[in-house]
Amino acid sequence: MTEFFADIPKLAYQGADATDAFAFRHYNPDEMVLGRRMEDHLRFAVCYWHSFAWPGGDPFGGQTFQRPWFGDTMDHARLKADTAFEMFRILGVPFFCFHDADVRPEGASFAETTRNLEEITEYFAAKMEESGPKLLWGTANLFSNRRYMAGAATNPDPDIFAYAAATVKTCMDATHRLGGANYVLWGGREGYETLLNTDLTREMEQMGRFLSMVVDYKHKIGFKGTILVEPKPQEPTKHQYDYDVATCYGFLQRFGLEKEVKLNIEQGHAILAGHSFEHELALAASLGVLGSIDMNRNDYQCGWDTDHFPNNVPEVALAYYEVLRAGGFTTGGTNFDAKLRRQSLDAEDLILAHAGAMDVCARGLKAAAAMLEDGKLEAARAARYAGWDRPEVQAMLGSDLESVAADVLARGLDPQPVSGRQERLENLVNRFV
Ligand code: XUL
Ligand code: CO
Repeated sequence: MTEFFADIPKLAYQGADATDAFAFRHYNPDEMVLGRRMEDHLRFAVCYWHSFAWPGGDPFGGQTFQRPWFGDTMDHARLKADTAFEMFRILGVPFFCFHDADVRPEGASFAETTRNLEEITEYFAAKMEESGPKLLWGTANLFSNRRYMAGAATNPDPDIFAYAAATVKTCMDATHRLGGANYVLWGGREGYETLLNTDLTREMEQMGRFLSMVVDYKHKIGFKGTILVEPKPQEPTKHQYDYDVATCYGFLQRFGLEKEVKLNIEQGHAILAGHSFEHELALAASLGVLGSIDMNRNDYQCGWDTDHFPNNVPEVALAYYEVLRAGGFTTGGTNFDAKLRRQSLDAEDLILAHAGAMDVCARGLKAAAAMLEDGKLEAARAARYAGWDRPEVQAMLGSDLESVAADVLARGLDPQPVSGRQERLENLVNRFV
């Protein structure tokens, strides 16, 4: 037992009318939703970086959080792990996620940094055996250290490419050792600030090679998890090569990786790309690359990645509707890539932020499941495209422009538009959310 969460009880489901702040009102792990336990649908993960490594800075001020585990020694890293696993137990989350930089101090050399990671990996392994939470994914931080200011895989300096590749190897080893369900790559600085000093042809080729090397290594070590890429536009470099789902899919296809790599899709990143979260999820599902989600909420007024905890049930419901339509998660899950506001200083803030977010997701999931079970939305969609089911229409797709034109003339065709019935469908959705 660490001191940090000492006064906080383990949370339990108490039903929608519960008044206790430290309770779940909607997240009931064993409740069956569409034939699957709610816990197994949502597959919640706490992220290490925002909850345990982020000091609370913003562009005008630095650290606001004072945590006993902030510091650069392995003792700090172990205290951080003790506290993190205590929080996983209080929340009852089945998974967690981390970057190497979140969990171990950087050493004086690559070898020492690797030893630190290996040591903390064994520390995690022992804790995971004791208290259960599994690893949803591991990843490498290839963006914070100044060596990565011009990118990792896309860096003009081949030594930095090499350093990044070696680092990813150590992080894949750690993820494999801990039985991770996925391995994530976010192109933290894979993009550019100005074309004046950038050879984008080279940079994209480097990135394609890097990702291919990751996939080869996965097969070499027998890692059974999924390799995921996380799209995000504009931030931190102005032009990111992994802008959104469509861009990432084109990139994967170009390097022959679309069957090997899936996507980790984040709400805030979707919003920054000018999309809705459900658009990104539906597109990924349609392209066969929906892997996992980073759940949060982006502020609609700020132009940067604000990583709020999710609290908008209707939006979350539409997101899980797409996840459920795609058949639900396999190796993926719901990672809270979300951070406290910087004035939320207390231990209980961390717990209640996650508890509230878990309830919001549970409500969203239940609403999405009810919408699917009701079936009216899917029936309306099917009816809208019903014309395409006729055999002569399918034959048209196999013909050519001249034959189609001749057929239009022969039939004296004068097609009349029909209503898209958007408001009717929106009203339908509002009955569930
Ligand atoms: C950054 C972000 C990352 C990735 C993992 O915006 O979302 O935390 O999820 O590197
Ligand atoms: Co993320």
